[in-house]
Amino acid sequence: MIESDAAGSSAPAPLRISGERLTARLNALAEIGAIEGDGCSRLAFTAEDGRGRDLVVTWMNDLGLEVSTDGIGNTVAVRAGVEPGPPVMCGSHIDTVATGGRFDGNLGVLAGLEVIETLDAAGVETTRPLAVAFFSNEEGARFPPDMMGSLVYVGGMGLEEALDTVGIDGTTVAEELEAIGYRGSLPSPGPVPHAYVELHIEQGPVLDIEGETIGVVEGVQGISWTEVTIEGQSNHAGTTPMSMRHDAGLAAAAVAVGVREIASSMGGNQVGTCGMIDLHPNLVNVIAQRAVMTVDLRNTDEEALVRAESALSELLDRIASEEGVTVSTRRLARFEPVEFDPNVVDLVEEQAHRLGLATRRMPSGAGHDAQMLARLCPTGMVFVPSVDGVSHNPAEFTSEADLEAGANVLLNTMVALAGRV
Ligand code: HGY
Ligand code: MN
Ligand code: MN
Repeated sequence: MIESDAAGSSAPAPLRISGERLTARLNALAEIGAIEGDGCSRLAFTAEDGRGRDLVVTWMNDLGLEVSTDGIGNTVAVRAGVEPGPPVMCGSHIDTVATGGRFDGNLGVLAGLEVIETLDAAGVETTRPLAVAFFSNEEGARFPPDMMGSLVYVGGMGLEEALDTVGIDGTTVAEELEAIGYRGSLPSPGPVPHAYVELHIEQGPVLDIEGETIGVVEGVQGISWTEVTIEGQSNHAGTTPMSMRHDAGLAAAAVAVGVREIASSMGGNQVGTCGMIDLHPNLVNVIAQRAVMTVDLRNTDEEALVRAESALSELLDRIASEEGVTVSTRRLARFEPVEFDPNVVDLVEEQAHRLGLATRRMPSGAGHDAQMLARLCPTGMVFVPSVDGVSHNPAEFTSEADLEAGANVLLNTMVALAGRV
């Protein structure tokens, strides 16, 4: 049972962060791996990720926090409470996709540091310790699955299995993690927090369209990632009769169209994406020998997601027989939908209302480290709007006022969970 400071009339006024300080840190971190259009490229365990980690750890040390790193590079910084014990933890990730924005993940970590700095400046102590974490490889874009670091932290993936993972560029997690110097000594699974709260941009259009400032996140939808390999027969583009072709490129295109049709025909919350298609030999006058592609299926409803997965399997069988190609699949990630702790969800909503902010209860379309921490402890999330719902795109944007509002909800939720002395 999660208890919190009752926000009765005797309760002190809500604490407030410095939006200016938070924005300054976001901008400083965004300079590492900066790409055109105000975006960031810090794929997990690259040199840019390493430099981003170095900067955030410097800030953690400057705040006098006790910083530790585990075997997959998850890094946790703790501010002591008046009493010892499991901390109220916040955090997210600082790795990005290759064409990322400056807020995805980074906001949750840097808002956590802003919470600490605000409490220090106000001389406020908490009964329980507070912790700010960044988890490794949340994106999973280079080394699947996504949320790899937090999955290892909660014991959902073995450390050795994670370290042995081979990325889309043929490297392994172990060698890349070693190269950036973040293979720590803390054991996995990690210590169980008292509670976990993650601030994140919505990455979708709902809050922006509906005009609310705070998303009170009730859970995360299920995720199914599959790698599909299609073997055809490379041949001459000019001489091979259409009836004799076994074209892996055509088959890949048919899979992409079929995935869109699965999502459209199922409706509801079903989504489907073919984000990666590699053809070999990928030449203008050669019928493709091989296609390697990915299929990302998601749904808030597990039973519907299973139906979408079987529809994909039927689609692949049909394409294989029609085009005379062989199709093999490899599972890259599979997470069932997660529901957050109702008490933490209520507390997020209560704190947002204390701050006079309009709220909306909603599921998360994106995966987050919170969906892993929810396996360990009472967990909730706070969303702030993404302008035009754009994310995983350098144009990702959230206004300073909304960033500040979200961080204030995070601050007051954490203090309520940790107990204000
Ligand atoms: O894939 C996701 O939803 C997250 O961005 N890792
Ligand atoms: Mn994220
Ligand atoms: Mn992301």
